[in-house]
Amino acid sequence: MRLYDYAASGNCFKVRLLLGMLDRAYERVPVDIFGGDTLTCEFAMINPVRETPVLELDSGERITQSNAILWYLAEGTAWLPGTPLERAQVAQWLSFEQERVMGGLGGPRFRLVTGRATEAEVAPRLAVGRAALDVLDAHLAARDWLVGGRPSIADVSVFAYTSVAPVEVPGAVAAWVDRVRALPGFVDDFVRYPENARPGAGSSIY
Ligand SMILES: N[C@@H](CCC(=O)N[C@@H](CS)C(=O)NCC(=O)O)C(=O)O
Repeated sequence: MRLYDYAASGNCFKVRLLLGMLDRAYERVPVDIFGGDTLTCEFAMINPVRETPVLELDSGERITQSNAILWYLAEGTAWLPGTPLERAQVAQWLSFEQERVMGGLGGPRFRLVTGRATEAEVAPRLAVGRAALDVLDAHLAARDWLVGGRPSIADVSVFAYTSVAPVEVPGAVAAWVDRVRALPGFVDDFVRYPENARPGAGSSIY
């Protein structure tokens, strides 16, 4: 199994995190997205939308979209619940993550830390992120994990960009972030954006 991976991407980090917690061996293929690696014809053959992560199976089949990869890896394990209701609830949080956590926290963070936008410019996106944190806080005030009584891929997915939120996170969310960090197999390898992520310093689809 091979993971086409960008170390500073939260979407890639969530896959590395689950692979670590599942103790699965894989080959990590670094993709320098600001070095133009996703713009090559070769990479378009791997993923026509030119994004990481991409999971390549030993059969040669490929899966794109971080949350689809999490679902595939978790199938048949305790990280994906078995009942129709809980599976639907996991899907619910995976969609919430892409719409509101990645868009409302991950996107503004990327723009701020790479010097692509000012606080004022990211304010509308961050409002979405803050509202998402409030939803998470209310949900986690009454439970330890997002779905059911144990950690699932919903937690892994939502954790990635929440753990590096560019705003203060409310109390129940902060306690849940600590709980995820304490899980066996936790992988602490979500790195900062490199210099070539600054505007004008590299080339990517952005
Ligand atoms: N919805 C996708 C988003 C993937 C995505 O945005 N990947 C970014 C890194 S976080 C990327 O590879 N961009 C390629 C580029 O900028 O050239 C997912 O969840 O996997």
